[in-house]
Amino acid sequence: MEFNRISIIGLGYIGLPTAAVIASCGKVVIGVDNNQYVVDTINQGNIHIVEPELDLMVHSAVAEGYLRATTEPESADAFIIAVPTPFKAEGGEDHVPDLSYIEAAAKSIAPALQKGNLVILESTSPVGATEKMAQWLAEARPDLSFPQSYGEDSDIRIAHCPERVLPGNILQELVSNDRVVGGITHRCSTQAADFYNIFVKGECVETSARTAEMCKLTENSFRDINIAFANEISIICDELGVDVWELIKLANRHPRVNILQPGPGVGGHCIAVDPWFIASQAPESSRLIKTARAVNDEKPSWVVKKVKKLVAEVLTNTDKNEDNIRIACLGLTFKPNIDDLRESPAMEVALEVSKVFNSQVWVVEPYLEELPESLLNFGTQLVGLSKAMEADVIVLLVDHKAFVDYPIQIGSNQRALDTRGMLKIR
Ligand code: SAJ
Repeated sequence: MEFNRISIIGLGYIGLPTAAVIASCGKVVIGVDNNQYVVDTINQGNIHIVEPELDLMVHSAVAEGYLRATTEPESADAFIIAVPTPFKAEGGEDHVPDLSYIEAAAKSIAPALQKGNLVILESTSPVGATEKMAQWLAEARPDLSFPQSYGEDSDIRIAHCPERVLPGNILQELVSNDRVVGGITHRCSTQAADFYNIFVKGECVETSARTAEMCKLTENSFRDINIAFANEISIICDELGVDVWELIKLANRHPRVNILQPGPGVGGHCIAVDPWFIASQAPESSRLIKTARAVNDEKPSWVVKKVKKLVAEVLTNTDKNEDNIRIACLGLTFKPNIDDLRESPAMEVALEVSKVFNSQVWVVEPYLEELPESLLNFGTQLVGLSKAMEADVIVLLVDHKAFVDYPIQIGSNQRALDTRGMLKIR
């Protein structure tokens, strides 16, 4: 099967880089997104997200005619669905995955499907979602045969291949990471692996759709549990007067120990979300997974409590009063060197601190031109790094390179809360 015309549904953090990489291999890529602004931006050769080198790649793919965006799906050899899978917001359901974007994407491509097409779901999904997607497609196109009913002889092939790329390093990881390719049938897997071999230099390992779905959820839950361990140890160390950064460095000298880094909590739209997809399907058996979520979710409140304590210390030990004390939060994004605020614990801390101290709070965020409205409403100000150094309490929340490289000096009347071990790096 030749894959010369590829359609990518959803041009976000995964879909757009994937579209650009495939276009750079000389394939015609039609990107589909229901947001007209996103479509227009891409067709002008620009991008709407921050990801290193993506702007150049999209610019040349569009200029050379290999990449084009549209709001309406068109015919193609392969369709890649990379739309969000958030939680259901309504109906009082807690942490239940919402497959409505996948359903809408499936229904939107159905009219364009032709015999011989490959449809791949890349969105992170609960176990069984690919089978559901296959069912939605079959219902929309009774004139075509699908693998869940016709097995290896079906007109359409369907697979799940979860994305595994790290924001900030997406273009490299899209090419170099191994891919888990889970077909509804063996032939679906083989064809999907052939497709990924167009641009993937890592190995494309074939399995079933259900195993591929669970594999992705397991990877992110594994990381969440390990970060929760680091976060728990950091709180214990604080209580016992032990330097957690030194402790972890020492413990990691053991050949079979590799503790991750504590922080203000876990953010992003993956690690803080995906473990719940397992927990919602196996609630009784997911005790460790749910506890890790709780530990990581509670970390921002712990940070806020520490900030309040430091403020009290400054008020007791200096001539500062409640009206002129200044608190600086360094960083808002969910991790360093990106512009993404999704589920950001740094943002949560800054909001809580702003709720209490209002216009006395300064924020430094090199990846934003202005603060989110939720912070502006409290009178919180966006300031530069050197100004922030004048604050009485400095809260280091994100280890952006610009912060790590800055010679941060904490004066005797100042207090610092270093949630990322930045002051220890140098
Ligand atoms: N974090 C820590 N300590 C650490 C590592 C991370 O506190 O030692 C925090 C980060 O600051 C951030 C959060 O965890 O708030 C998540 O960051 P991350 O870098 O661990 O992961 P993501 O969300 O950017 O990307 C993850 C990756 N998954 C794994 O590493 C298992 C990536 O490969 C996935 O493709 C991505 O989720 C996804 O899309 O699912």
